Amino acid sequence: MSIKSLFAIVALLASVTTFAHSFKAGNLEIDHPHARATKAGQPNGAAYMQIENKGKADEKLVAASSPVAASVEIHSMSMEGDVMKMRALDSLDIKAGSQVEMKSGNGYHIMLLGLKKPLAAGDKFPMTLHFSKAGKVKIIVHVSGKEKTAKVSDNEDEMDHHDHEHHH
Ligand SMILES: [Cu+2]
Repeated sequence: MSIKSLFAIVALLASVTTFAHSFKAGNLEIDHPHARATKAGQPNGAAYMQIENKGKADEKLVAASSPVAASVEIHSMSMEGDVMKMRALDSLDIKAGSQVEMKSGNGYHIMLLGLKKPLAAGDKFPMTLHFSKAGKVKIIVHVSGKEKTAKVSDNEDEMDHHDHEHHH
């Protein structure tokens, strides 16, 4: 094999890895953890990801933490009348053989409360997810800008149209 084609393969592998951006822990696979960029002065942010449970036992996401925020909560959103309300969940079920996709369309997200600085497009930050069986899993969350997320998901702009404050 020529050096040139070897480089081509290495470059291809690198780009595939970057694109896939997933983390494995036992039977769990966490795909494409990402957060929206925030504006200066915006107190809170939200992170999204897909969690797949390939095992035979049910799992639960019970907590999350990140150095970028004072506290981190697992949230769901639902419509009450025509107002979008968020609430903190004690845990999020990830049943055996199923996957949960967090996105603003279905309401599940990881809420970053009390951001220490704005999340800028292109940044990455660490987050620790705590699962009932798999324990603590460290992941890296990518901060995406508006232009990028528009291609990844057509639902994320909905976050701009509802009150993303805290409701308990
Ligand atoms: Cu929230």
